[in-house]
Amino acid sequence: DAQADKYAATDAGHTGERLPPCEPCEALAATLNRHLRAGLCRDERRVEDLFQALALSVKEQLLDDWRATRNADNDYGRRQVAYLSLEFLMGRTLGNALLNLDLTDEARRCLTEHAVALETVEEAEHDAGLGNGGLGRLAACFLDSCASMDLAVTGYGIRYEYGMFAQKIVDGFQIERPDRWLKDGNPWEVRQAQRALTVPFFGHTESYVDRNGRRHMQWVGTQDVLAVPHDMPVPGYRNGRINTLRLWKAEATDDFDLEEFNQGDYAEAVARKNLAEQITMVLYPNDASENGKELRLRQQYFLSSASLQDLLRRYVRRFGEDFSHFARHNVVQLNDTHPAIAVPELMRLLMDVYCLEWDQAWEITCHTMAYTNHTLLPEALERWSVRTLGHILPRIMEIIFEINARYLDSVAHHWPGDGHKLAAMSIIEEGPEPQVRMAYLAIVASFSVNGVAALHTRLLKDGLFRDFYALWPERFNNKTNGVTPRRWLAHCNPRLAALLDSRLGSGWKSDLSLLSGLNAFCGDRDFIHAWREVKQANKQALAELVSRECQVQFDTAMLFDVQVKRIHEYKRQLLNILHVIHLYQKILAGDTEHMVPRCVLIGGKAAPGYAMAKLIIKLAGNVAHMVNSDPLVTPWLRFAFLPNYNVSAMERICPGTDLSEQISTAGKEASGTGNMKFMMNGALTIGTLDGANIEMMEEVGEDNFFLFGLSADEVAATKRDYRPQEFIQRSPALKAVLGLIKSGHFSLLEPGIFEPLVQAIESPWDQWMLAADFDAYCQAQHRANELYRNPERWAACSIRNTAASGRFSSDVTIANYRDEIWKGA
Ligand code: B1H
Repeated sequence: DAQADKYAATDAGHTGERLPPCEPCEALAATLNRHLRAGLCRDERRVEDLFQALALSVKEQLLDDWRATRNADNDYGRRQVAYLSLEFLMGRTLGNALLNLDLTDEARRCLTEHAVALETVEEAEHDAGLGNGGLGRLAACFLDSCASMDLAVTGYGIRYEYGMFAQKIVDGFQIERPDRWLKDGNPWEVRQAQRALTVPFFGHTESYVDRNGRRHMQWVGTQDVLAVPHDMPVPGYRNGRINTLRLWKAEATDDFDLEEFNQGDYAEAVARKNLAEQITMVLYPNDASENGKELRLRQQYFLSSASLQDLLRRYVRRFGEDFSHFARHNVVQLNDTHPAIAVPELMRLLMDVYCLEWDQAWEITCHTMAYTNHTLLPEALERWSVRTLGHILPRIMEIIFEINARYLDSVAHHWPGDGHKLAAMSIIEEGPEPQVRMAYLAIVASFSVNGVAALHTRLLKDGLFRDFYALWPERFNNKTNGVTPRRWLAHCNPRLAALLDSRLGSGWKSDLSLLSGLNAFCGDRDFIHAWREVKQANKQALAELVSRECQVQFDTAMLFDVQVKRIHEYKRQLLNILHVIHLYQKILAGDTEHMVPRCVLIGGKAAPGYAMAKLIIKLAGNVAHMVNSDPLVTPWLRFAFLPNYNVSAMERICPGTDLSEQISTAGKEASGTGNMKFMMNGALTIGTLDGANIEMMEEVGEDNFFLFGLSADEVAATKRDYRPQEFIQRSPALKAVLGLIKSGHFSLLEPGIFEPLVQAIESPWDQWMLAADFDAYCQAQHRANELYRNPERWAACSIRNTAASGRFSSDVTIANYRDEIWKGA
């Protein structure tokens, strides 16, 4: 029929003919020279040129394995996993690819000829910043683990023309600059124009009756957009598997409005192609804060539709149009609700394109979809107005209504006569402007719903999703996050990696539990000495970064206290700054007995529309200025705000950190993953009982962790009658700190600028409860101070942290996804 033909037509040009086998790949040095000559038509050779040539050469080295992996997976010997995510925060690729392909030494040798260090060439690569923060970086770590564990997993995402904005600081204020990461080309990607698909938008629906008298719906009058795959290789760790990250780029189709054409508006008609290409132009930089723009919904549908069409096309090529085993051979993991529109889209494709009945299609959908939740914050729970969704995706809106009607029948069956339950659990939130609750849509259609740390999953079950848990307890499960030890230890901390290799062998890179072998060395003086030398060298490298980027001099003899992550009130960078001001006041008062000198670093981006977050950055800058320009203070305290924090910066930062700040209000940070990177690299954590901090502390023991603050249950209880003034009156330190801010000491030229921050802390509506936790935080900081005075004992705790970090390898996380969700993968 017409619809099916339309989709088939997009696959034209595939003749099924195979190429004759190619010559085996030459050695890296030969390809490098060839690419250097081919890529240039001038004599001077910049390090950027060397990067391009080396990256193209490495890509060439892996092409054969890449093709072999794809061919093998096309046989569906194992269940295929599609990881759908609006974000993949990949960072740089070169160093990681060389490590996984075991080509680092060879690359180094090739470059000696050009008299340049490999590290220098690596730094010429632009970060692929296709994500906001933890959620996007998690997707990237998962891809590395899946490939390394030999799983057939494809990442599906969007090839944003502009990634996460670059952050500039001007007069202490954040300024956003566009991130044109593709401006020099992307040597890793392979454009697969012949595999393009079309995604429909707008139009309307009509019913029609087919030859057999069956009634169908069709979506007509659509404006179609071409989805062109750009594939990035994801090499496993020395195992020959090369998985794929398939990023879709939106382009205009060649179907022009003929009328316009004939009226001589040729140029205008072609220029209108731009509208289609807007869809993949820019990453929304909101992180877990308010959103809701129409273009974002178009991005979500574009990704979901193209990816599912890709899955179905592949499946049909192998099995024909018998979909009864589709779910046995495929699983779709939804990275939060951002791609949850895939639920009704799979229904649409199965019914409207492949002519399945509702019940069959629903059965397949519910056995294919799995949903990961990443946040409990109400402002980050996605809802789309029925009006917007119905306008942009009319057929999808119809299907959502039908899903809801059928599902509400089962709710009514479970809770007979309970109208409140129906309203509370409906996928459609009624009101003056009815909304589609995307999380509910995802839960209803998924066989698995998981949180990302033990506490988070518990809070999902008995809080946000409790009604759903009552209905379908078997769907809910926990998968505590992890990070890849290849990038976050082996690659980013070569000094520590070499020390680990010397004592443990190199097996830890693919079995991080082996790090527990370090516990045997906690009392070994030689080892402690070596451990401290590594940390010292890494602190030196971090100090150089801070000097270059912040013009603040960090001294490696001082304690390095670091908080880097997105700026959000719940993460409480403000609490950290209050503590810095507290130390500053103690120093000015001459109260420095037993005080350990410290360097405090904060870094992170604020969502462009998030005024409070931007004000916190401004306060950090102003406080830093006062601290760093007082020669009485700088022997004891230095403070810097690092601009443009990103993946590559973290690779420098976590190896050189002594103390990691994980101080969110309990119950608000779903998991955290930066916390794990610091722990792996031997930092001690000062933290609340939140997210994965709890599990980290369980692993390393309370004696090796600076715990403070209210628990999630206490936060919930305190919230009912919160009186920050009582905490402030009882705390001379907090009173003094707030007094100094109010006095204008940090805003001499900008009177009153920080008032909103002080007011927030003093307000009984302050959800983040800074006043309640301030004293406990200062006490925990004091405990860190005391331990640091004994460098050997600090080092032993540091070793125990690395030793206990094995459980936070994303390999462990992925093994659990494989065994408990992706069964058969
Ligand atoms: C996390 C997000 C997020 N949770 C909305 N939610 C976004 C929400 O662009 N948006 O609209 C983007 C991102 N990100 C983070 O996920 C959690 O805050 C972390 O605690 C967690 O470690 C991470 C990975 O699970």
